[in-house]
Amino acid sequence: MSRLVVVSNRVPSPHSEFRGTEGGLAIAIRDALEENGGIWFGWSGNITKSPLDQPDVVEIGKTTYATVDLSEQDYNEYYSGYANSVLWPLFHYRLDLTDFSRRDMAGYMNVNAAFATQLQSLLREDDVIWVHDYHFIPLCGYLRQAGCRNKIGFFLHIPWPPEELLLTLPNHESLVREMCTYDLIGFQTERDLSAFLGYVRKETNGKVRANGVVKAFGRKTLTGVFPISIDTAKVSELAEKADSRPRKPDLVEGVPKAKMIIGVDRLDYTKGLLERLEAYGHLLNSHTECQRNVVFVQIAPPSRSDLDSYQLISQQVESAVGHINGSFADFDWSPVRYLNRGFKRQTLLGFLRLSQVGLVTPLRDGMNLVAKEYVAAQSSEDPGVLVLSRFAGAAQELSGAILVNPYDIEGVSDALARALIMPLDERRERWEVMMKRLRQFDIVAWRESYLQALQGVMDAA
Ligand code: GDG
Repeated sequence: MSRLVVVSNRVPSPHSEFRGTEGGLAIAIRDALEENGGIWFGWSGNITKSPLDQPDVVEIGKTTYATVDLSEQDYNEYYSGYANSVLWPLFHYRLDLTDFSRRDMAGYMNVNAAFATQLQSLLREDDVIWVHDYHFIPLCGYLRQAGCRNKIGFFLHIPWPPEELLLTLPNHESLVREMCTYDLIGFQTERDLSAFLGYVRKETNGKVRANGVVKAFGRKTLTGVFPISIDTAKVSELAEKADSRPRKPDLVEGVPKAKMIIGVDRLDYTKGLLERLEAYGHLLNSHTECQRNVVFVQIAPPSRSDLDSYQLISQQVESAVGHINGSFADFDWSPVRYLNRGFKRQTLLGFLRLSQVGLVTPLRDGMNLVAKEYVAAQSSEDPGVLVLSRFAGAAQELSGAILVNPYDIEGVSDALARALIMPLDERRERWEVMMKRLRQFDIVAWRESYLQALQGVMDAA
């Protein structure tokens, strides 16, 4: 049995208490590694003056955690620069926020080259390598240059942009060339895959076969759609546990009679927080019966806060929250509760279960796991309603949600009004459809289908 080697930007420290706060991806990776043994390789999260040229290796059970520190320059150029100020905004259709420089691009390439060298030192001949996300697009090319002949798969967690947007990236061609060094490229949705294939056909003269095999830049690569999911059973179990505790989360004790609408997002400009708040303000104005009877809880842990674009969205959200509370609050009712911090996983899932509406309205999102978690956290007796952006990858699967266009403020406000009074029968019907899907396609099914496809490439080779 081959060993699995997972590469992701951040590797949760095996020493930390990450087990309480980890998301679905971390759980899926950890389980996959614990089952068959393997390596989890990536950035430690530390910035040091002179990083070592050997990874820090810790073995726990069958898993080897191998982490690398970054220098401040690498962090600025690779992480804050090219990855998060070019690829992240561009791939989320925010061309206006991209800040390309050749220096940052070179830093991104250098870190990928250095990571490839360090990873190479840990590899065995028959290891299967699974690289995650936009931070590491060129990693495979560097491994190949160093003579690595292992099978290497890539999974993109964020959207792939349409050709016209990608063409604005000065190094678009070399980036796609790097993608094509992988044996398997996985996307979240058909939309992302077809955008990628569209570029390959038009810009590279590459050939795309019906079975998803791409022939471009003199190589063959398999492509496919693998929508990421959640540990459905575990999410339901944790949410139920949180709900059955004798002492309900404080959040609910403070608002015993009001209906709760909940949003949970990293504080990121892709998540549509300003538009969401505007839609909620519109609801309070247009449906005055909601005043005093509804509370909107927005949980938004800070993210990438050293970047200007994130500082700006943080100020804008605070100001929008202040504006709504200033306009509508009474001495015993605040319409918005804005919680700019993270919570333990079980607490968070308890909040989702106790909310009548899950409001998930990103302007663009690869998948959005919160949408799936909201559904899995509901009680079958009295499930809440998911109001979901059509621009989240999750909208392709969660057909029982009320789908909205997050730019249509009045439309989102109408959807909220509808969700708040939706009869139990309809809520149950919608929830059943979504739960059926999530039970069948959970995080294990995602992992297995990806690794099977990668195995298929190996067998065919
Ligand atoms: C990227 C893509 C894609 C949030 N606040 C707390 C907390 N969370 C957890 C959620 C969820 C995870 O973080 C966020 O996942 P999302 O999928 O919603 O969004 P991104 O972080 O942008 O993730 C996205 C994902 O990768 C996977 O492929 O779906 O499209 O952008 O699990 O519950 N967890 C805890 N406390 C919090 O306060 N414990």
